[in-house]
Formats: sequence, C-alpha cells, structure tokens
Amino acid sequence: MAVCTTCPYCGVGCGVLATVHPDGAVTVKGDPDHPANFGRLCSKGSALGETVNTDGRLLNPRIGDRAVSWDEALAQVADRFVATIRDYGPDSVAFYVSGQITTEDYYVANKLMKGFIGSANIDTNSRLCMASSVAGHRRAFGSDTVPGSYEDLEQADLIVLVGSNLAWCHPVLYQRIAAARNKRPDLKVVLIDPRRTMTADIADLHLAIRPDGDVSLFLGLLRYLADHDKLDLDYIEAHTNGFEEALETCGHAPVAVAAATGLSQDELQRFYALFADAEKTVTVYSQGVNQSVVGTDKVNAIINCHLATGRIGRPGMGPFSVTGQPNAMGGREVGGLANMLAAHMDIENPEHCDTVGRFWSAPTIADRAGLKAVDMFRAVADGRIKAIWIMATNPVDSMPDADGVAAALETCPFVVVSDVIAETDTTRLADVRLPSLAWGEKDGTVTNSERRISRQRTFLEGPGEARADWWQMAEVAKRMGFGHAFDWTSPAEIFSEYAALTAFENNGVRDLDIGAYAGIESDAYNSLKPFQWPQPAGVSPISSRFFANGGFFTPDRKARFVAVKTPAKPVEQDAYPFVLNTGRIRDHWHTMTRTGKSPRLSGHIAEPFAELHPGDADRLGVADADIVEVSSDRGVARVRALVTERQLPGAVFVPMHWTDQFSACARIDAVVAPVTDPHSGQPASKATAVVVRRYVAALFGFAIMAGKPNRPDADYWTIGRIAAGWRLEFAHSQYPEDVENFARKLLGLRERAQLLVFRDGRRGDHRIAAFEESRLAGVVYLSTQPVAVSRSWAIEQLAADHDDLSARWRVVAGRPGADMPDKGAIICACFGVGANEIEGAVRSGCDTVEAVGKATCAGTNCGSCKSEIREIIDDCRIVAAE
Ligand SMILES: Nc1nc2c(c(=O)[nH]1)N[C@H]1C(S)=C(S)[C@@H](COP(=O)(O)OP(=O)(O)OC[C@H]3O[C@@H](n4cnc5c(=O)[nH]c(N)nc54)[C@H](O)[C@@H]3O)O[C@H]1N2
Ligand SMILES: Nc1nc2c(c(=O)[nH]1)N[C@H]1C(S)=C(S)[C@@H](COP(=O)(O)OP(=O)(O)OC[C@H]3O[C@@H](n4cnc5c(=O)[nH]c(N)nc54)[C@H](O)[C@@H]3O)O[C@H]1N2
Ligand code: SF4
Ligand SMILES: [Mo]
Repeated sequence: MAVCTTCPYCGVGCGVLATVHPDGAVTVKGDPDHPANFGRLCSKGSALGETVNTDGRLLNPRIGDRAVSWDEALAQVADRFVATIRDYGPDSVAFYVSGQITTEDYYVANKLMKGFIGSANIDTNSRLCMASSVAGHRRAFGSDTVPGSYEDLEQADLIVLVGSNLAWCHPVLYQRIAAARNKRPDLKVVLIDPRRTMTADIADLHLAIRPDGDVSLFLGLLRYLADHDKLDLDYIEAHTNGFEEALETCGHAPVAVAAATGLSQDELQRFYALFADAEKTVTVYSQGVNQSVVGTDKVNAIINCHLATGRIGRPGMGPFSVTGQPNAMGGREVGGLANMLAAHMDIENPEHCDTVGRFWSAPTIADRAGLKAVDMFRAVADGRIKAIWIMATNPVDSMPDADGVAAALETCPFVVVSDVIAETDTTRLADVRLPSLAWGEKDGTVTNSERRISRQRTFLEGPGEARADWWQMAEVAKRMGFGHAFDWTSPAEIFSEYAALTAFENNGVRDLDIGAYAGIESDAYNSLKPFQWPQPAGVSPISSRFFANGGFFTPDRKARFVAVKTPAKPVEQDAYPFVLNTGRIRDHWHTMTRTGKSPRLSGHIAEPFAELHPGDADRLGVADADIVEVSSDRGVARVRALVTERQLPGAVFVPMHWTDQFSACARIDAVVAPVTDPHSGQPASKATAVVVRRYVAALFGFAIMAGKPNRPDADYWTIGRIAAGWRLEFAHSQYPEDVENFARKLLGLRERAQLLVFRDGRRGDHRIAAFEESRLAGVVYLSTQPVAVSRSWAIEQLAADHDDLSARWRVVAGRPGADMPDKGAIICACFGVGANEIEGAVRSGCDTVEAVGKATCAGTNCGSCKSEIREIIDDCRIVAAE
C-alpha cells in the first residue's frame, strides 16, 4: 500500500505516494490530492526511489573511526557540551542546523539552545537561503509572513520572476504556471535574471539585468507607478506608513536606472507598463534576490511596489518569496535562526522572552541574538566557539569561504555531525558522527512556501542504528540534566507542544497560530492532512491569505515602507574582472549526497561547469569543453567551460553542487567571498569578483567502469553514477607515458582482464578497453583534445554483451556502428531520451513538445525537460531557416 508523504527536496512541498515492493524497490508517484502539486512531480521527485538505498549510509554512531554504542556517543556529546559551557559559558557552544530537518527536530534543537543552554548560538543553513526575505518581511510587515498561496500564481495576470530559475528549482510551480498560461494566454510572465535560464521559456519578457541591479529596477518602478497615477492611495493611507520617504529616495532619473540595471529604456518601459496595468500581479523571488549584499533592500524594494498598489493578500496578487528547502519555513517558524526566538516571537522583545521562558519553564532564556552562520564559523575559527553540533547540512561545501570553514572545524576542539551519509566533506572533520534517519525512515512535519504544513511519513525501516534527529538532541538534553523538558516519546508529542506554543498568549497579536493542533493525539497526527497556517483553536480558517485589509504585525498594525537607497556601484577590481554567480542545475540537489546516487539524475549534467559568454571565452582563448580555473582571493575551482550566449559578458556561472566526493577541485564555495547583507547576515553567494583562466591540459580523458574509480592522479576529474557503474572525466597537465599501466590503475583491473588498445597515431589518442570474458570491465579514452566520443553510447556499452570482436573494436574505436545510433546528452531523465533522439524526431516532422513526446516519450512523465525540448525544436528551426 502506498504511503502518503512529502518530497524531501524543494520548498514547493509536493505530496508523494511511496510504495515499497516485495523485492525492496521503492517507487513514487505524485499525490493527486496534495494541494501543492495535484499529482505532479519533477525529475528529482520522480527519481526518489533511486536515492533511498543504503549505499554510503552512516550506520553507527562513531567517535573518531570507532563505532560506538549510542549511549557512549550521547554521553560524550553531553559531557563535552556541559564541560565547555561550565568552563567558557553558554556562548562557547553552537548548533548549526538545516531547513532539511523536520519542524519537530528543529523545535527540539531551538528549545535546548535558547531555553536550556541559554545561548542563541543556533543558526541554520536558511541563513544562506531565506534570511534576506525574513529580514525584509519583518521590516515591512513586522513579522516573517508570506502573505499568499500557490493558487495566486494561477489567478494572476502578470507573474514577475526575480532571481528565480523556477523551471529548474521549483519545477512543479513552473509547471502550474505553464499550464495556467496554456489555458489563459493573456497571463504574462517577466523574468529578471542576468542569465537566460530555461525559465525564459515561459517568459514574455526576459530582462538580463546587471548583477544586483534589482534595487534600482524596483525603485524606478515605484517612481513610474507614482508618475502614472497607478498608486492605491486608499490602501497607502489606511494601512501603511512611510510612503513619502520611500518615494523620495527613488529619484527621478530613468537614465540612472538604465545605467544601474544595464537595461535599455525600451525594456524598462515594457516591464513598467506591464506591471502598472496588471492589477493581479505576483512577484516571485528567490536567491537572485536574497543572496546579495543588498538582499534585504531588494526584498523591500519589491514589497514597496506591492504595498503602493495595494496588491497584497488578494487573489492573484502579492510579493511571494519561494523557499528553497522542504522545511525552510518550518525552521523560521520554530525559531531556528539566531536572531529569532520561537514561534515567530522576537529575541529582542523582553515580553516575548518572558512568554517563551514561562511556556518552557526554562531555567534560562537567551535574550539577545546569537551568531549568524558566517560569524558563527568565524567564531569557531578564532576559538570563541569550542564545541559545535552540525545537523543535516554540509557547510564545508555550502558556506562561503568554504576552505576557511574547513580549517575552522579542523581546529575546533569538539565537532559533532549528524548526517545520513558516512563520508561527506563535513563528516570527515567530525569528532563524533551520529547516524540519522533519512527521508522515508523519519516521521514529522514540514512547511512549504505557501505556509502549508504536511507530514513526512515513515515507509522504510532505518538501516543499522540510525535514529531520528529530534531523538538525538532530546537524549543529549536529558544527559545534560534537562530530562523533564525533553521527555517526548514521539514527534506527535513535540508537534503538539509546538502548536500550543504558537497559541500561548497569542490572541491574534502574532501571525503564526496553529492552536487548533495543540494537544493533538498520535492517531490524528498520523492521519494529518496538509493544512495552511494560521489555524487558531476554535476558529474555522480565517483566510488563506494575509494583509488584504491591513492588519500587519507592527505596533500600529500598519505596514512600513522602507526608504531603500540605490546601492553604491561595486568597486571594479582589475585583478578580478569577472563576477562569479553560483546556483543550481535541474537534476542535482545541493551537495549531491542523495541525487548523486541516481544514474538518471546524474545523466542530465554530468560535470561541474563555468558558463561564459562567447566574447569573453574568445578573449581568454577558451573553447567549449576546455577546463577553466575560476579563482578569487579565497580559493580556486577547476571546471569545464560552457560557452553560451545565455550568459552576460563579464559574468561567469558555476553550479554549487560538486564536492570533493565527486570532483578534484570544484567546490565553488571555496571561491565565494564571505561577504554578507548588513541586515540579514545572508552571504552574497551570487557576486564574487574572480579571475577566469584557461587551464592548459596536455591530457583529456573519459572513462567508464563497473566499480567506483580510484581517485585519479589528475588536476581535474569528476565522477558520476551511471546505470551499470561509474563514469569519470579527467584532465591533466601531462600525458601518461605508459598508457596501459595508467588505464589498469584507473580501472583497478584484475590480472585476468584483457586489454584492447587502439592508438590513433595521427592524433596521438589512445582508447583502451578492458574485458573480463565478454563483459566490458571498463574503457578509457585519452586524448590531447577534449574527448569527442559519445558519452551516452559508451555508457550503454558497459551493460551490453561483447562476445564478437567487431563489437569490442567498436568500443575502442569509440564510434557507434550504424545499427547503434548515438543518443546524445540525456535530456529526459525519466525515460533516458537523448538530445540526438529528440533532434531526430524534430527532423522527421515533430514540431511541438507534445509531438516529440508522442514519438519518443520524452517529457511525458514529470515534464521537467519540456523547456529543453522546446529549445531543441527552436534550434532546429533556426538551422533549417539558415
Ligand atoms: N534542482 C534543484 N532545485 C532546487 C535546489 C537544488 O539544489 N536543485 N535547491 C533548493 C533551494 S535550497 C533553493 S534556495 C532554491 C533556489 O532557487 P533559485 O533561487 O531559483 O536558484 P539559483 O540557481 O540559486 O538562483 C536563481 C537565479 O538567480 C540569478 N541571479 C544571480 N544574480 C542575480 C541578480 O543580481 N539579480 C537577479 N534578478 N537574479 C540573479 C541566477 O542567475 C540564477 O539563475 O532551489 C531549490 N530547488
Ligand atoms: N555558492 C553557493 N553556495 C550556496 C548556495 C548558492 O546558491 N551558491 N545556496 C545556499 C543555500 S540556498 C542552501 S539551502 C545551502 C544548502 O547547502 P547544504 O545544506 O550544505 O546542502 P545539502 O547537500 O542539502 O546538505 C544536507 C546534508 O544533510 C544530510 N541529510 C539529508 N537528510 C538528512 C536528515 O534527515 N538528517 C540529517 N541529520 N542529515 C541529513 C545530507 O546527507 C547532507 O550531507 O547551500 C547554500 N550555499
Ligand atoms: S517540485 Fe520536485 S523537488 Fe520540489 S517538492 Fe515537487 S517533486 Fe520535490
Ligand atoms: Mo536554499
């Protein structure tokens, strides 16, 4: 029987039906009844079944390399925390947690740190993600409230996507918008992103804005709205403060806006006119807004335009910060950020501290903000923090100045890491590793971007001795002497306590109230249906939106316009002429500990890359598929060059996903500077000054093999899962002298393996295939140029039988025979359909995405690749027209 649960990836929070089959295989489907997705799933959600295996899992608590009992591990953690607090005070310890734990896990961590240890040194990776939105909401609304709902996207006449690659990062919302647009072609979409991402596929207008030009763009919009009589003066008067000052700081000079944004007057006018004329406007924003030194100002510049037009909290209208992680919102709700208290109460507010302190019967309560992520790791580095517990996040890969973070953890006297995976770049530096239950094994609630709380349910047994994160924290709390306050036996009891806290002395003064669930019993918790907050006790849901009629959570219940100023132009640095932008790709999730297990997901984009504009590439002497080095004054990364018109000149984009577990030197956060927004403390992960150089390679290589490859001795390498084993790409400054020996070592071959070596004397290339009987054990292609063999074809050979010699020679020749066409790069992850197959379908007459789907199945399951299919159709059209 299928179990109803929630996807563990992005903040859309899709409902999933998971089935465990008798052979242990897990399959998933979209839950048709879940209001976030109504049955849809994206490529990552659809491939969940491939990622729930126990490969690489951390199975026992470990102190150093020694497997120990839970009792010993927990006692060690408690003793070291107690001793550190005794000797150096509560602020000498810290927790660094994550938007990927459940609300219950988060609640326990926050309660322990803020109410019982008495420090606010608990921060979360949401600092790197949502902090600027939180700060912007609090400045404008007095509370961290997301006012709208997903259905607003379908009801809007205009959707403005700012710094959001929705097609790849919130694919099901993207699909909902695409479907709404098909039904109602006058729904217009504007995309604001320096790169022309796949999301541009549904955009009527793409503004390739200069990095961080957003504040100027929205200041210009507010001025335009005022000049064109498009303000809602009644709303401004009744429900807001500070409008005049905010308008004052906008300036009057469209020329200045054009200069700051890099956009033409015509582009600006088109956007402003669209916004002015569409009352039903939703502005969706994400990391292109939040991850900036002016992130909070960007958020308020956007919110100002919505307040000024009264477009908030009504159907089809509102500013909409879409959250990244499955429980980014839950973390904000319980108080997982170092500058919040709990249940949307403020740490600087003595009344709130009193309220929470009494509710918890806390012996001590934190009454000032703790250290935010970047400062927290600085404090680890300089010895102020002497014990840290990291849970469900991988800061050695995801924090800016990541090498500095690694060095800090190396010197820290006591590091605890709770993770599901044994070997990550962070667990490597832990004194104590605690094995956590993973998705499918754990039980709890998560809140999605539209404030909808859904259950994650158990359908698998945890492997080895893995235990829930909340249990680990509660057990340590007991051993620290706080047993009475941490003696829950299930997540249901924690949720019930948390719900009671949201309602405690609330009486409508705080936005977050789910008092209806205080005292919930385990049966009701187990059958809990997704619901949106607020949900106070004894009241049927008041409304699913906030602020249509004011009612903000400021002292006078009015919203605040923020008089945002045009940011100063960044100082140009001759030594670092490029702006490094970083972010995500369609089929990987963050540091790849889970999506990296899936051959399907690893096939879409198999290598870390740097997107460069063709003009810049020319100047640097870089060709497509060369290796480039991207470096700042912090560190360096080596990745594959991807030369594309989609990129702006002077900018370079590198994905955040590749770690030392998957690549030689591609941790891009080693390059990102630890510069933060002054209001939110969020790192500016999208604008580091860097230099880009061609890496001069004498050797390029590509290999496939059944077993996990040994780390090659090469300056550049990347490994990835394929159906029958692994693939490896590499490059180095020297060509091997003894190629046979090189191949044997790389493939880890047994003696009896037979090698078939082919040498192209003219090009100086080598292809070496190793057979064990008729089975291909591995193949290595070496060249002085980027290896041109078809990857998808070669990968399929690993599973195929090669009993005749001509088939074997085909492998070394590296060319598919006439009977084996080359698929090209995999576009549709669900059905494994390649670019060449799609092109073939287009050439034989399929001129729509639907027709290609009929002919090849591509795009007919989750639909995440539809934009790419459309791009191939368009490209073929251009070629035909030429
Ligand atoms: N496939 C996939 N999906 C994910 C995730 C994942 O790892 N993989 N992670 C999830 C998480 S935690 C998050 S936070 C979300 C993030 O979701 P998004 O924010 O959509 O993703 P990013 O790729 O980080 O950045 C979005 C865009 O911001 C643009 N940008 C950079 N600088 C600027 C600027 O100055 N102005 C503007 N307007 N745009 C700019 C970038 O070019 C990029 O295309 O995705 C979630 N979904
Ligand atoms: N340069 C750059 N850096 C970025 C960003 C960017 O755009 N650019 N984006 C930032 C953003 S928005 C985010 S959200 C972060 C994400 O960055 P991270 O949080 O560091 O990335 P993840 O890979 O999601 O790390 C989650 C870890 O928790 C483990 N895990 C999974 N499930 C569980 C569980 O149930 N319990 C426990 N205990 N562990 C579990 C996983 O194995 C993994 O090691 O990266 C940030 N860093
Ligand atoms: S859009 Fe995809 S990754 Fe996000 S919750 Fe839905 S299925 Fe999961
Ligand atoms: Mo995020």
